[in-house]
Amino acid sequence: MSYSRKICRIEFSDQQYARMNAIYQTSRNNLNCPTFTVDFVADNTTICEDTATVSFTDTSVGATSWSWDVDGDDVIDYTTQNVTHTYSDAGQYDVTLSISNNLDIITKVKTEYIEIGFEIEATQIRLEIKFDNFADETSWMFQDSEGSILYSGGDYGDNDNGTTLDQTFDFAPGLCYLFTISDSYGDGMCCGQGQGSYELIPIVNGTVGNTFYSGGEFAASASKQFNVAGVLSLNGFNTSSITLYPNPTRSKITIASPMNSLPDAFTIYTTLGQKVLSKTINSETDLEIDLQDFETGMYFIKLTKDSMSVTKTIIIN
Ligand SMILES: [Ca+2]
Ligand SMILES: [Ca+2]
Repeated sequence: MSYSRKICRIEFSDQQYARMNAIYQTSRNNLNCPTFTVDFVADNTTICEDTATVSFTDTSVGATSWSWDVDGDDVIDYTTQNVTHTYSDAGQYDVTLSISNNLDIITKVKTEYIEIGFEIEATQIRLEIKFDNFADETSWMFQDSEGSILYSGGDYGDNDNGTTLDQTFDFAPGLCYLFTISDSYGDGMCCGQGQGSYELIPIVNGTVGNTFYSGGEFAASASKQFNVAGVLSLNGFNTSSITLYPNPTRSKITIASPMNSLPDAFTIYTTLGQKVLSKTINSETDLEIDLQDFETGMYFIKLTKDSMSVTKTIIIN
């Protein structure tokens, strides 16, 4: 050290070390983890049903007050530490928590964190798994809403390392299912020991749709709840048999469908998933929908028959 005699400038004496260590021990209190952080978790983030109650737990540090917006409308819903909210419409919701410590306010936003009424139009679901270099750690299952296992796999070995599994499964429409993929070592399938991944892909009467759930980086497990909205081709109730005219429209729209596949009901949603009109179809006059009080823009109309449903787009201009 420069204030020492020249001979010992390249090393520390025991006394010098003790002094530096004492300063470090005294000042390290100022180097602690931050004492004001914001975060939260929900007990369930993907729910099949169109109405659901979700409990949010604050995991922040140092807060003295809380402001929650649990439905993404920029309006504060709750100001208690932990909250429970009931969602009554299908959709994806941003959740925001702002906390204060009387000096500062910090905010955490989780975009599309809560998904209510997640529905997949499919007649079958295809599971594709690319194994990493430890296929024996991977297992998966599909369960029904009672928790019974419908399909599962997991007896994989070294021969499966780096290979791809591709299987297609049938699901009864109108019901909730839970897919879970697990890793017995707790380090997921990617990317430390190879590029493992999983994908769930809907199939509609043989046509492959877009992947609705995928991943590979997780810890012990990852899961997704989904509702299979069936597409029944036997009675002609499917996307191609139903037309809406005129579309785009200014004031009225008519549902046209062969008589044997008239829908039982329809519901119109905004693109944010908010329900704006719902009606049971009792006669042909119910097939004409009055939209003149709607703001211009894009909407979704979900047409249901028995346990089947078809969703189409409406444009009001
Ligand atoms: Ca709100
Ligand atoms: Ca693993």
